[in-house]
Amino acid sequence: MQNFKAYVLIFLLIPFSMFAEDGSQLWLRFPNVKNGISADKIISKGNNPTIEIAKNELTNFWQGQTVELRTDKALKNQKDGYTIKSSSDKITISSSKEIGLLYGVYHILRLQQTKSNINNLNITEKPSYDVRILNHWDNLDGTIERGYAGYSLWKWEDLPNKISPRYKEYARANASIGINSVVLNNVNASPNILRKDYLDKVKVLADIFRPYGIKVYLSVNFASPKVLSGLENSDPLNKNVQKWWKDKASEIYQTIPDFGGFLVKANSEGQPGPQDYGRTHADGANMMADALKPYGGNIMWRAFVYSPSKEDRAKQAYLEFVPLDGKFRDNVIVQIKNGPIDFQPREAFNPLFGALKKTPEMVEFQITQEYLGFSNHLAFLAPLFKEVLDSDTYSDGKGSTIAKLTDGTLRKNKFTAISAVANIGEDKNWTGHHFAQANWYAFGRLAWNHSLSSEQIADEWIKMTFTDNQDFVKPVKDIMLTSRESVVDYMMPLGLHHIFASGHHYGPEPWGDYKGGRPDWSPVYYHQANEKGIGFDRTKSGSNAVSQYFPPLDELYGNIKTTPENLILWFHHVPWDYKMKDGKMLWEELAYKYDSGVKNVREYQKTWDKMQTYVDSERFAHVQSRLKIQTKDAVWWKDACLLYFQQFSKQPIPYDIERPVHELEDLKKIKLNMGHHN
Ligand code: BDP
Repeated sequence: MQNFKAYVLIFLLIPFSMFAEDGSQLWLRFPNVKNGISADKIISKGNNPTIEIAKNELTNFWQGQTVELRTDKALKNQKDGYTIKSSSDKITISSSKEIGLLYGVYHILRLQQTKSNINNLNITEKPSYDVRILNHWDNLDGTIERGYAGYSLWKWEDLPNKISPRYKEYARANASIGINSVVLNNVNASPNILRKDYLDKVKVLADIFRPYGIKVYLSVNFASPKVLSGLENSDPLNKNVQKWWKDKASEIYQTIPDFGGFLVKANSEGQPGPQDYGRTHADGANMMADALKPYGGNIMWRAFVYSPSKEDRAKQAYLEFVPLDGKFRDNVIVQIKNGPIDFQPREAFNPLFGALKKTPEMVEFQITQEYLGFSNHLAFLAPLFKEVLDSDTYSDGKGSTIAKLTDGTLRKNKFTAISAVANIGEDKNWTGHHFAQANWYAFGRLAWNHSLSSEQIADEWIKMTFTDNQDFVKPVKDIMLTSRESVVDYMMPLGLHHIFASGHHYGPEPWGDYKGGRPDWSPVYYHQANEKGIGFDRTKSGSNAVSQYFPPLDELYGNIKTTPENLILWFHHVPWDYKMKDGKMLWEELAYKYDSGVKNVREYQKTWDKMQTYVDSERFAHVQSRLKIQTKDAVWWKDACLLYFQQFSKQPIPYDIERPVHELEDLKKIKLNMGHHN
């Protein structure tokens, strides 16, 4: 009898374990679809590898009517876009390009999976940006800078001979959300990536990605000519150096005819660059641009530059780049981090946006959560991306949003682009946290259409990744949509920034004062807490960073009364007893913010636990356990920051919020061994 019970138990468990899910299928799960339509229900002329992929997706997953795939040259000003029209017996997808047809197929599959209406379709889609690019910070030794999902997907040791099946899966996932370019390697680039043996490896990846509409770019090291070929220097005005880059370009394009171009981090955080030879960023970028020009390649030149100086770090990119406006070749685009410091949970937008009038600009976001709890914290980033894209810079008058400045609406550039640092690694679920997949998804969707709302993106993603059951969708969407603000609240509310532990950027270290090191890597440099108050004075009486913003923002941010409170400590040094809009003192407001961040995460735990019946056990348990870490970390942040700042405010922690559970002295002793420099 006992044995019988055991058999029954095993029997019952088998189906569940078969359905256990590891997240490897991302948002392309189609759990209830055994197969799609038969091949004779697809009408298409001609053959092409991209069309073949589109057909396969349809025969595997599409369960609706006949689909016609039609290339139509008349649609060419829609770029990679497409139209979808349906009649009672047929859906017609048209595009000027094969890749547009594949995108259209993913569109109807998304409609099917999210149970949206598929009758009487009359859809026209055109991407917001020409180049929708992921930046991988992957090193050639397989590690990833700021990567929290295991080692790199790219197996450089095995390439070009051994090919991981995940290369294709990766390309498919990107194509399904419209991502059409990738930078394979870290911006802190090893010169070796340009060696012939590495280019042969890169070629293999480019060949796999091509049918999915994806172009390969590489990060390059400015000193490559000297390091790789022993040239006397890497001075951009040296004829030998110029020739070296031209020869290298010709070699690359012989290997990879549709190579996208270079991403360059120069004269930043110790990387070599044109300034090593007294030249400018424009001299450096133009030399490379000239080399790639004959082949149609682009240069993405990063504006993330700052040096240990007396100048407010938030001002430095603007100061270096504005004088160079108009001096760049037309195949150069300046890649600008969304904020002027460094991917903080919330920053004011980077004042360089709009300040370059004659030079194309693009945004760099960070999908990998370097400053948002790695892959341990659930933080849905679409609201952050949207907040930045929708920010009005006033550069060309009211309505000059970052989206309009970069998508070609306000500035007619040769091409437009948007980028983000990827969070992808070799983990089975690709991104470490199941919900971090949503950030990859959200970036792709917004790069395609920046007017989508965060809510719509979350809604689609949840339905495709988990279930369309509203009892699950609604509460989980609420978690996602509030999650980024919760992280801001328990880490750095009211515009606080960069008070992270040094190096790894995981936990709190507001006491960090790296005397003898770089002041601009020290938390105390950023929060400026003292007996009077807290915050970085960027007004006229301080660093005057506000002057880099266009009117009326310079005045608005320069005045404590008109500065949005969620950035008040970004722009002002605010007295502890300053009265906030809700009537609370700054100190109290700060305490309640920290507390509300913690409370929210506790609510997320409760909500998630109730979701158990709607989710497979594997993903349920994984997310549940990550939420425990997130809650513990949130309490750690709150205690560390409040106990530390309390030494200056000398005020009690408001009595109606939870008491700290840590001693400040103990928290100061925590040293996480997570490596890295700044
Ligand atoms: C910072 C990272 C560092 C990167 C650098 C960059 O801490 O690892 O190399 O930015 O973007 O966010 O170049």
